[in-house]
Amino acid sequence: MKNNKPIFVTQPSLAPLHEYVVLLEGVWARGILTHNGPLVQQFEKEVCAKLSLSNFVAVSNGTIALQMAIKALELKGEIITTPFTWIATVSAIKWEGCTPVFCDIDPDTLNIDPIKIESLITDKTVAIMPVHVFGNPCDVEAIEIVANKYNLKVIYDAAHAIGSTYKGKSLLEFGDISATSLHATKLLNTAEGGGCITKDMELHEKLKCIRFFGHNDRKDIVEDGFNGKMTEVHAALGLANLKHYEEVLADRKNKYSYYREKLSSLDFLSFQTLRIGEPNYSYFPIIFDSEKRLIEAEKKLNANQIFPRRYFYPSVNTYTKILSYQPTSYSEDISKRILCLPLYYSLSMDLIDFIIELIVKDLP
Ligand code: T4K
Repeated sequence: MKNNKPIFVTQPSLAPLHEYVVLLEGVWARGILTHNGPLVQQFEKEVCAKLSLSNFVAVSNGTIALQMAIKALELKGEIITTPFTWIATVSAIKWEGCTPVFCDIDPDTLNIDPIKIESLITDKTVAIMPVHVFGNPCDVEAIEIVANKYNLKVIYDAAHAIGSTYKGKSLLEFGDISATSLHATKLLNTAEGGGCITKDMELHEKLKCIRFFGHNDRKDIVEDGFNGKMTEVHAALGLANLKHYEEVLADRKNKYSYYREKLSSLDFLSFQTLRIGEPNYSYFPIIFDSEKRLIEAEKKLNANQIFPRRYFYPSVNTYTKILSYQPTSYSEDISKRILCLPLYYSLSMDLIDFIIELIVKDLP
């Protein structure tokens, strides 16, 4: 097979255009574009119903959702987090005036290693912010035990985790607050968007105020808020895409399993271990035995117009322009050897076979 069209790590899952246009017609007719309009409210309700969530506050992006979670819990101090993540986890902590403290990952699950959290706790520690990396559930029970022992809050960076479950419940229901992303590259997208999820009704109301400049219903200022609102145009896209959510999830699982089966016999590759719960199969990462081999594979794929991504590289603790270096050996090592292969709804099985063939054949 020959491929001439660029194939990226992902492509947005989009509902048929006419399904979106119908919703936009309503927006045009009402002339309400933002400020918690009817579609945002409907989107929040439908997300809760579809994912069995207690509450959902739709916001403008996943980074803001993380910042809002920190603000709502009024955290000031050190937050223990993972270095194996996207920079947004750490920039949200910094933008809220807190200090990130890096805890190394479990090299199998690629999530924060709960056993290593305790030794990093100081009298300044206020919270733990783990990431469900690539939608793979963190050990939420072990994390809860440490948090309870030291009276710490838990905010899950659940940017990748819509659709992941643990013990039959949405993974977003765990922790004091979960913050998710609805970015174009995510399983469910609103182009840009995100959400805060909490079971605590008081926190839920507070998050709604924070999203809207700190206003209550009468427009008094009752919280230290900012602008985190989702628009009607974004909510309309979310509503249209939500109708196809199960189909997209099932397709990812199929493709993930296919890749995994075909690549599992290669002795130079290993995979993220899915230990507890059910992930949403939103990324397909492969871990090479050396960075050299990864670079060879990436070159070969690029030469055939296939563009996988090195998520997450480099390990965030090594961004010394914005952070003081704290070593984390597993994260630094794995981040050099991990590559996410294309995985998305409109990716054909022929192309997946072609990608597999490029990896399987003739790598040194
Ligand atoms: N926490 C974690 C753990 C995260 O991973 C993220 C974001 C966040 C927090 C923050 O959530 P947000 O504030 O973003 O809601 C992407 C995404 O921008 C980012 O959302 C995501 N994580 C991160 C892992 O990946 P890039 O720089 O790799 O994206 P980009 O633009 O190169 O897109 C990847 C590929 O997707 C492109 O090669 C082509 C395709 N694409 C992308 C866009 C934007 C499309 O086909 N259409 C599109 O509109 O960061």
